[in-house]
Amino acid sequence: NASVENQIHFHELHPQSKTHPKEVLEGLKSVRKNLNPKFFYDTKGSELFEVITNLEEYYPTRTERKIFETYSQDIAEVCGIDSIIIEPGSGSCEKIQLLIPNLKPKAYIPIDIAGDFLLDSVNKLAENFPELPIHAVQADFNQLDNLPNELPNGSKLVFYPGSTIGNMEPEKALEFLIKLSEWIGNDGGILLGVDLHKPAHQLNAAYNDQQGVTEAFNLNALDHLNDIFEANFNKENFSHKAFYNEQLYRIEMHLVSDCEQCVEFEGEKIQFDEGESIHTENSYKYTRKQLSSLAADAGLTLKETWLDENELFSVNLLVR
Ligand code: AVJ
Repeated sequence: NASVENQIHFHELHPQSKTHPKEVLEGLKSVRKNLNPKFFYDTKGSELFEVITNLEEYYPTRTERKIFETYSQDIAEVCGIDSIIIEPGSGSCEKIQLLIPNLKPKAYIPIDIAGDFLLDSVNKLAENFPELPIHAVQADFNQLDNLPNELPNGSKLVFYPGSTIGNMEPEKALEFLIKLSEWIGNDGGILLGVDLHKPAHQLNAAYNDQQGVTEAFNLNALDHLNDIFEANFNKENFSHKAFYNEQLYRIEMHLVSDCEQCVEFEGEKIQFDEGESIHTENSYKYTRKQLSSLAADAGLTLKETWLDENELFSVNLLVR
C-alpha cells in the first residue's frame, strides 16, 4: 500500500539485544533476591497485563482513559497543537489515539523494543489516521540517549502514560525526566500519567485481584525465565505477594518461596529458605506535592494536572 509506505518510516536504532544471564543471576544471588519487572512481559505476560487493565480492582488504566476522553480538548489547548509526539514504550499505540483528533500532531514517533509488535501497531494507527506521518523507532528507550536525526522539526511533546514511571526508583525517574527535558527543549512538553498515593486498602486490592490474574502475571515471570534461560523454577513452589509499603510510597510485588528449595539457573544453584522472596516489582505512587518536587528537581515545572473525580490518577503536563 503506497500511501502507507509514504506515511510510515521505520528506524531500527539498536539490534535486538538479548539479556545476559549474568544480569538476572546478580539479582538472584543477592541477599535480597530481585528480578527486573521487564521479565513479566513475554507474550503470555503481555496478555495477562492486558487482562489486568480490565479488572474491576485495577483502576489505573480505565481512570486514565477517562481523563483523556474527558479533557482531550483542554489537554490540546494547554499542550498546543501541531507538535511532534514522541511515545517511549508505545506498545499498542492505543492511548494516543484518544488525543490525536484534538492534539492534531504534525508527526507521531512511537519507540518500542518489540519491532514486530510496533509495526503491527503503527499499521493499525495509520488506518485510523491516514494523514499522520509516523516515524516508528525500534529501540530500548532506556538505552536510547538521542532521537533519530531525520525527524520533522517542530515543538516536541513526549507522551508517557500509564504510570510506567512508577516502575523506576525515584532517582531513576529523575534521571529519566532530565533526559526527556533535553529531548523536548525549551518549547516542548511532557504529558505524564502518574498513579497517585491513596489509602493502602485501595492499592492492595488493585494488586491482589479476586480472580488471581495479578498472581498469574507475577508467577509467569518464572516460566519466562525457564524459557529464555537454562532454569528450573517450579511455579507451584512460589506464592504471589503484593502490598503497599506506605513508608516508601510503593506497591511491592514478591514471589515467596513456599518451602526450602534449590533452583538451578544457568549452572548455578540458587538456594531459597522457606518464606524467602524474590522482589519482582516496585510501583511507586506519588502525591501531587511529591510529583511537583520531582519535576522541579529535573528543572521542570508542573504546568497543569488533570484528575478524575475521585483523584485516583493524574495526567500532568511538565515543561521547562
Ligand atoms: C505497567 C508498571 C504501570 O505498576 O500498575 C500491574 C504493572 N503490576 N499489576 C503497575 C502492574 C501489577 C503496572 N505498570
